Amino acid sequence: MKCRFALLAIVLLPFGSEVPLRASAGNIAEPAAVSVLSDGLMVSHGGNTLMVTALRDDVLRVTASHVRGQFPEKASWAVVPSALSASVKVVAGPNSPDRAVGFRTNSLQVSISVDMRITISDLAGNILQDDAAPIEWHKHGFTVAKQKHQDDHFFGLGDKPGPLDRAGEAFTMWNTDMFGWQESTDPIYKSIPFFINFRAGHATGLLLDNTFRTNFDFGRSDPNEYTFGATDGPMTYYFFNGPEPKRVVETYAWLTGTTPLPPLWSLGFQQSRYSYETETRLMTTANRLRADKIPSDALYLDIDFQEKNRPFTVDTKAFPRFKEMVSDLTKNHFHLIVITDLHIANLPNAGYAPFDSGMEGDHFVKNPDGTVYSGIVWPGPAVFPDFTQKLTREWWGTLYKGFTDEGVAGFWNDMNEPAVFEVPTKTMPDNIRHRIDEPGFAKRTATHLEIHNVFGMENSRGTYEGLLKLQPDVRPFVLTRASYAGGQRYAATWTGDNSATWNHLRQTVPQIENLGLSGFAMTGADVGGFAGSPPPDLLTKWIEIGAFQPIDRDHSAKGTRDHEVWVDGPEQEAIRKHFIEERYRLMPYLYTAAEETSRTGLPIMRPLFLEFPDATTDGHPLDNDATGEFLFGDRILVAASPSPEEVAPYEVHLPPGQWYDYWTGERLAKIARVAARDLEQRDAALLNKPICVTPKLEELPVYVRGGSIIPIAPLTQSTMEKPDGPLTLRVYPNMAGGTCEGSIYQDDGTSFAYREGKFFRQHFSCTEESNGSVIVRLDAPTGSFTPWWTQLRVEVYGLVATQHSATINGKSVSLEPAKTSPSIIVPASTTATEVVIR
Ligand code: NBV
Repeated sequence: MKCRFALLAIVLLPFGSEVPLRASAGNIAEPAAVSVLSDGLMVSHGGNTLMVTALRDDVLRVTASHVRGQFPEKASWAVVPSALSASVKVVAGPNSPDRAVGFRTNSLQVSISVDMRITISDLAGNILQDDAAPIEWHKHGFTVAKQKHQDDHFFGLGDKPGPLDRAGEAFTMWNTDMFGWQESTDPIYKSIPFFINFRAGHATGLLLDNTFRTNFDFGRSDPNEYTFGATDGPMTYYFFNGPEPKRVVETYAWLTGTTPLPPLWSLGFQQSRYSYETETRLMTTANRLRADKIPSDALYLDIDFQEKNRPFTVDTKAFPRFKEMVSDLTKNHFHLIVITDLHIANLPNAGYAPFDSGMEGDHFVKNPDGTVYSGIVWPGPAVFPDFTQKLTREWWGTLYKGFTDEGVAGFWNDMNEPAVFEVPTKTMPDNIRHRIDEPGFAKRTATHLEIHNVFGMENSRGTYEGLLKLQPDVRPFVLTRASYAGGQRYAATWTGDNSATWNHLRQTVPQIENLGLSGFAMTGADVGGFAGSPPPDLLTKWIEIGAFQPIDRDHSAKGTRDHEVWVDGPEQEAIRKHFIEERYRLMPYLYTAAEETSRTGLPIMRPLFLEFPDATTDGHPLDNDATGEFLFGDRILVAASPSPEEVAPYEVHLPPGQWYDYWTGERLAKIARVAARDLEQRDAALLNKPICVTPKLEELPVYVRGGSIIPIAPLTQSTMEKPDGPLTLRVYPNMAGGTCEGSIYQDDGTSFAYREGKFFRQHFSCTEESNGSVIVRLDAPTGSFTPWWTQLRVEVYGLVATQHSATINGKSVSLEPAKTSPSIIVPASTTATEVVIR
């Protein structure tokens, strides 16, 4: 399908007719033509064509071709249809004295120079992005070069290992099964060609929507340039302006979709191992979790539960009562997640239904000669569904029926890079033929070079959409290893085969943060490390930190020592359990964060610069000074040690504002707000002064942002259990002035009834009066869902007075006795309530 656009006029360039464009290729004597479009401009010259259009006032699509008459198809695996077809009117001009042409939206000015370099500025004239050279065309591919400044910082690109800030590094996108990857390994499992450019507190975003092997160089080759390109395929990218980094992330979600609201149980603690090989082993694990009162919600079965590693089978010798076992687990409030790899055993005439029905429907990927491609993976010779065909994904989805009928709750799509054994490339040959048969795309065949990076995403999409068809009112839980931009619409993910080392524990922070910035909010790293055996203290620290990460799954490789919470004796177990319990107490806060994610795309685990872009005087991201720190939701800051292997002092860098100690409720000295743009307010004495901490093994420094109201639940052993007691609202007034807010979102945790209004949402706010009293307002809740609590406990931290009194809607009430901070019980109400504590 060729690109359609509303052509208003074609003019021979005001400049072009006099001075030919100096494009990187083509006949320079030929005059350039400018087509003025309702939403942008198209410039053609010497066989090269460049089109820049506005999807929104702050979002541009840049697309180009160097083959006359051929333009990239306007179709995308990443960008959702509503964004793909979005367009806003622009105002042409001004055409500058240096003969550049351009247009303006309500927030951006675009200028294209005579040699076809693009400059994007805001309306105040600040340059946001500037081509360092015209697009460089190679035989099939291209490279785009942009000006880079010394203070440019780069984030995103999905699961790439290494530091959070990608400045000075270079990366390749090619989904790769990378057992035992290390900090400098590239590429690994996912290809998410999206990055944020952050400079002096200002953020822009860029998505290179090209599924071939792509590359990004953030100043490694040339400190004055950053480049990106592909070996083939469309030269299509999207530019979007913040200026706030949060806005960039939200716009990326507008383009590629959000992580859907997960089932509540998937936020609970998950226990996995490669493999719980028998029913006895699995049930012993389940029973021990309950006996030791370790809150938990999910258990996994890895490949050994299958008959000879054949997907969609069960080894009935090891699991003789599979259905009853699932039912027993369900009764015990466990959700079972089973692995369902995509490689279907190549087993003709053996009564293996996935193979037979797949062959019958012509669903497998083909060799160039039209025969079905077979590669070696876990089951031995295997065939691979052609997931870029809608009908194939629909067929794939039907394979889950047996498991959903038996009560299996979640599915794990591993090996979908796709991994192939016994070949040096670890995947299918480049010339394998896939078929694209998909709404929005021209129907055609494509080589593996084009499909490789979207294969895993389309695999997880087939699973997600298939589950929705099988159980329309159950939120699917799919965990995928490989994916592409937009894959968050279908699956949660994890960081693959990490290692049981302190370095890998450290690595969880930047990796999950960058995945979150790249759309994947539901992410975890194997707790304890997959490869190797963690020493007890490492496992303990990992469980502590993992409790504050979006997916909290303990997983380990075959042949490693056991990883479960209890393995190192009662002392270690007690520490580990304490942190998992804290996660469960925070479940209302975590679920509320997940719901926000599903609407806005803002991740659950956030780097500091996302919430505090102005935290440093020179505008560099505070995260670069505080490598172990991250935000859990938007209000809780976890300050893990940059060197967790030792009990040694380290500095905690808190962003400007008021902070509280999460564990004690103690109010800390105010950190001055000194923004790069706000230097006159500088308060040298308090300027971002780090706190020095030396946490012991059983301690993890956690802080709460002043101006927060955090909902906390009584402890439960799983998310299926109804909490017994009031919902606690921990109120942390903002002594630094400014807002004080919080909210809670609840629903049934599993269905889509919330879309029909069956949810509960309540907003809270607080103000600190000059007389030292704190007013807490509980707004009237919205939605028709009735939550579990009938009472709220309002606890206020940071009050200076020692004698307290309280009122509810003006009536005096007594405080709860024997509490370290003043606290009162408030009946839940459908109308607004005002609580005053003085
Ligand atoms: O299915 C076995 C493993 C799995 O446990 C792990 O989480 C995946 O990343 N799988 C890889 C295949 C083989 C690993 C050596």
